Amino acid sequence: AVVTPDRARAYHAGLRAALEAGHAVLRAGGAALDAVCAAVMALEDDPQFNAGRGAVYTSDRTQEMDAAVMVGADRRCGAVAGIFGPRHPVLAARAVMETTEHVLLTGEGARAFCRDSGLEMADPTWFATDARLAALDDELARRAAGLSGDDDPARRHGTVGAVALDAHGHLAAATSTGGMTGKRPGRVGDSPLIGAGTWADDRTCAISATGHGEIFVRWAVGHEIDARMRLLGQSLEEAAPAVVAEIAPFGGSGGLVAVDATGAVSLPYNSEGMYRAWIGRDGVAHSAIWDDVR
Ligand code: SD4
Repeated sequence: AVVTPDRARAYHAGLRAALEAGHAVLRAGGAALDAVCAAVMALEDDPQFNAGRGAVYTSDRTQEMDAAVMVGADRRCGAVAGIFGPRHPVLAARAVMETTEHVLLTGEGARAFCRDSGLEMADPTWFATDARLAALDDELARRAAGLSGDDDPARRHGTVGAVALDAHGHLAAATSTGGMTGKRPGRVGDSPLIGAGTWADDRTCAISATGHGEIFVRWAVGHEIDARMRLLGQSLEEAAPAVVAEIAPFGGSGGLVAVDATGAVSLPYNSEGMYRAWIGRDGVAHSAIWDDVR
């Protein structure tokens, strides 16, 4: 993939802004849940990423967004799938967790829930970007020509997610996405599925995944990593990169961000790159797109 220096700078700036938004919450003694929501909200507003503003298009030229949140203390979680309207889909997921007895709302019902919940709605033009429409046209043309999908992560992926450990020892994860370019309307990926693309348990880790969602669902990647830690006694750094490597041969291109109960960070990916930013136990802020750690 070709990313010009200007684009790279813009990606790093977007990543750092989200990292700072989340870290500010943690520095003030706030909850991991608030931190991951703050980080994801910043990324949802940034059209460079595939969530909220800048979400990718379905094969019908519509945008359908999925999001989830989970807190590690008691595995409370909430998610939405196939929504369009809220400026911040992650807050819709959080509202499902905090105001309903359900875990996942989809489609029309989820959209009605968003309208009724007093979430901030954005004009349809807010979400639309020429770059994502161009990527859809490209994808449809590739398919018409019998070519396989575009695996350039800058164009095809860009799901956003955040994980955090707070000063109270609690973990949280949040994920938000437009899904995959050219997806069939109604298709739901791994992001809003608890245990696949989103996971948190204070005893083990918090995880948010990006990539080819179907494989992340089939391998229940979030829960798989949790189980290896909790039941096999593996460390996050043993479990997370191993699972990400294991799914690669099955077309599971992608990666994840993860943090464990000690604050250790793991950011494995099997794709060409993965946009990521982190503050580990050393307290130093980093961001990276490919292997260009800054
Ligand atoms: C999905 N995992 O819906 C998401 C897609 C993705 O960047 O990561 N896009 O399958």
